[in-house]
Amino acid sequence: MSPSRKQQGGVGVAEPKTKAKPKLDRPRLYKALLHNDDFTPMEFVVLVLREVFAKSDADAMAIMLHAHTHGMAVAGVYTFEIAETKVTKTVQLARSHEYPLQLSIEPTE
Ligand code: TYC
Repeated sequence: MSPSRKQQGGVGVAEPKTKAKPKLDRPRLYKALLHNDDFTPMEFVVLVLREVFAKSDADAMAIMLHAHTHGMAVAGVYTFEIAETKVTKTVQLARSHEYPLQLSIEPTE
């Protein structure tokens, strides 16, 4: 067998300094958080939870009531871009009705 190229005549073949990392990491996940306020109607919050966050009637009501009672609730958990899109859509819809509804995005553990 012939010697490897590395061993030939002093001219080495550059080897990568870092190993190629198999792309197996799951994407980070983010919570879309719904914040309570005193002005946005409960019905509107339920509507956006159903239409934007694809929640059932029962889940939308429970999430809205949690935010109403505790100050905030998790509307859903998504990859960053999906969370951002849903938050942006919801805020645009709320502003188009002149509701002050606020949402935010927070990484999960
Ligand atoms: N607190 C609002 C009201 O009494 C309803 C509401 C619930 C607003 C949840 C925002 O994230 C919210 N009309």
